[in-house]
Amino acid sequence: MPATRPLHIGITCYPSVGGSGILASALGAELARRGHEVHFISYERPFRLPVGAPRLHFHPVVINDYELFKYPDYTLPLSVKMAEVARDCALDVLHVHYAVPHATAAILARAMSPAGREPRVVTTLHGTDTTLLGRDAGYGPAIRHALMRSDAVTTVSAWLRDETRRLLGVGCPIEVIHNFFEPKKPSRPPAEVRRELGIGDEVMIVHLSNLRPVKRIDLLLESVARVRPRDSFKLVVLAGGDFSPYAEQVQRLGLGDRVIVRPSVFEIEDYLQAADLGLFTSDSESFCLGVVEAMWFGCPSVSTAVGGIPEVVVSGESGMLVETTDAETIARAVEALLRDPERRRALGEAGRRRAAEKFSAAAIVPRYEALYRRVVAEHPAPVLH
Ligand code: GMT
Repeated sequence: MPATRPLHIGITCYPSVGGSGILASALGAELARRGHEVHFISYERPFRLPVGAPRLHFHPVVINDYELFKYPDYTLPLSVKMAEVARDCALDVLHVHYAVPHATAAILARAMSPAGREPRVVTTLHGTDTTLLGRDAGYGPAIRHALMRSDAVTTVSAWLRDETRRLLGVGCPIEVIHNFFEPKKPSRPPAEVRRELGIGDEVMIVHLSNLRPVKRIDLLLESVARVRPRDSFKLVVLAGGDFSPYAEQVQRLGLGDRVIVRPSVFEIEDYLQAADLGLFTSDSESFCLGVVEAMWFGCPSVSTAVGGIPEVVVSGESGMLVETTDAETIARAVEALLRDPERRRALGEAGRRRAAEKFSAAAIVPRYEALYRRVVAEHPAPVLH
């Protein structure tokens, strides 16, 4: 088998808004661009997956609605579809993003495949699959089993690797492969975006996330409410989730004219290019793709120093990390940068360089390719293509 033969790769991820699905979609698109055949298997086409790109395929999983089940089951139809695609498309590798239920389904799919034609299973852990579900007695043992039976396991940060070992007690090798982001060219000039938002000379602070509780949107609002002077900034929230639970807090804190929410933004690049400062106040974060997305546009962030974020940002060099989830401290860190455009520029430029060097497709995708080739070489299957 020549080392450079294109691979046949199955990818399963959550297709909805969320970092793991975004990363998996970007990885699949890059792998296809590099000549591999890539097959996405999920209940919906991932929302950021390019349409009509060569070598990029999508296989929907049909979920049953049998009346006899109180809750519809996804794991079994997913595993059957994985086994079917593995057989029909001669998959070398099934790469699953987020362990639950994807890794379990992949292990089952591999067991259902004919002997000698099983796909290798690569599991990438993204965060709450370990930190939340890994602690849950109803999931932990199944996650641990799937990890132990995977041909390779990766995590998106060293912090998540260590948490996985600590919480799940898995002894198998875990490779750390950080996330990456490849920005699209913005479709509008920054001045036009700021005009649309009604932002003039104020500092444009941006936050982008799925707004899950772990993102601490309450703390984000509490922190900006303490920033002085009030009219020196506007906060733009690119909401990949429901912002309505926070509308009352915005009013209570008197932030009605300071906070602008844009739901389900696809063209995040337009906004990131126009932004001056990112703000992330998560309680826990295995990586935080939003910080890297901002870094690519020279937009430095103030972030809580939780989880894997210190692997993404070097505090004082490529952004600012705050060692506490105290609103007053976060507000002071924001104020310091609001007053100092030169410092913002320096941090932003260093962040841009760091993102290009460490969190680009060029830096990361070859690591996954090497991993796939390694597991395929370790467990060769007959070549059918
Ligand atoms: O694990 C989650 O909470 C969901 C996941 C997602 O799909 O958005 O987020 C995690 O994966 C992202 C991509 O690897 C990371 O950037 C996020 O930091 C991580 N979230 C958490 O750890 C809370």
